[in-house]
Amino acid sequence: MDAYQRLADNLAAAGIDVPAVKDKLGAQAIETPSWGYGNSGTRFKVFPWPGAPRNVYEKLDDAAYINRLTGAAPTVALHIPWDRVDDWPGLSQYAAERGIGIGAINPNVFQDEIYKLGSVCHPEAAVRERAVAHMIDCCAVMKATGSGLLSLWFADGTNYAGQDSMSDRKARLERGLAEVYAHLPDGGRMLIEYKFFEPGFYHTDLADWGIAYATALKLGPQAEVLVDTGHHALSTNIAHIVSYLLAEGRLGGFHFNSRRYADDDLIVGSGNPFELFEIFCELVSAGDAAADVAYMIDQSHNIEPKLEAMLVSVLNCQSAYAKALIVDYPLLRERQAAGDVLGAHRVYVDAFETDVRPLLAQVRLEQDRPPDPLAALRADNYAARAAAERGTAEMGGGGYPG
Ligand code: PSV
Ligand code: MN
Repeated sequence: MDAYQRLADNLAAAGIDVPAVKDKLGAQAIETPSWGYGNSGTRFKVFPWPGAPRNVYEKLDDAAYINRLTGAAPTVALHIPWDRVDDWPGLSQYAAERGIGIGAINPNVFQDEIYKLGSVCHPEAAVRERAVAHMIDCCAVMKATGSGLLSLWFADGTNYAGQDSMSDRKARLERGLAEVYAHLPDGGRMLIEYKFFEPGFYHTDLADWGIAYATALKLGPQAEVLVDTGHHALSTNIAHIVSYLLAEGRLGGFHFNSRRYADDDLIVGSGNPFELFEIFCELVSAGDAAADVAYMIDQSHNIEPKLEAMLVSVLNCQSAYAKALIVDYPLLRERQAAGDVLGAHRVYVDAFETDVRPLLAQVRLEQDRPPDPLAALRADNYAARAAAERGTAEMGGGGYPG
């Protein structure tokens, strides 16, 4: 008997609906970021990668390739102005011809000189107005590309006690976002991302999920919280945050990445597979309440091959989801209700320790995808062709970690 059949039989014997699990795995969608394909790095150095895309069209080509290998990465997030083009409908068409779509639109209100002291929280009205105007412009990009998500992250914060009034900055933030909110397309959602430090090291205006959540509540039902897994103090229980936001109906989406120290932006699930699994368990447990959550990757590659890094991130999301789907939830609830501390924990551990690779391989085979996408990528000449066609970009010194 082959490995898949053995696993499917074991799961069925444990009461898991294997066809339903396979359907869910087949429908999983993880958005990849345009900025994860291009040359990126750390603040110390950006090493140019042979074949890194030179423009947004080539980024879409690469994203389409990852989607062809996995069937699980059907959309791409754009960062404006990094990905700005004159013809937005043309860009959407270009993506559609390659079997993918445009995902979240990310305004950039942190790289220009004027944003040294912040954007929407800046002490000068003229700077705040420019930031708001850019985000309103991005609402127009949403309409032109058919994107349903405006994904906001601000580098706003201060470095020293007394540098600026934290309460005035809060009021400016809320006023600015309310203006942007009014320009969201019908049905469009504003995702508010928080980060507890960097580049501000004394305070960050949107420091944590609580501030992002309170801001979303004030703005209205189209505003939700975005959880970037690298944006918390070490040992924060992210699964708890996810569970709370899901229960309150305000979990907008994720930026997945892995970290050991700070906002390391490493390959998703590479250093923290159990944490990723815990998060997916909350999402699976929430059922329909998680239906609209946007799953996005936000990572930055410094020394690793970009396509392979992105692929591994998608595969690790699939694996975490598969393990979360095969948790024996009725048994878990039973043991929880009985106060069986370690028995309940064991249910999680059993699922986490199950080798789900044969299950995922089977799902891929049934979708006419390579059963081992990583081996397929390594055997393929896509990356070598891209390197030959695109060459290696000239790079300067440092760059924002992304
Ligand atoms: C900031 O660290 C961040 O996580 C935000 O999501 C940005 O949009 C992204 O990185 C790229 O700079
Ligand atoms: Mn992020």
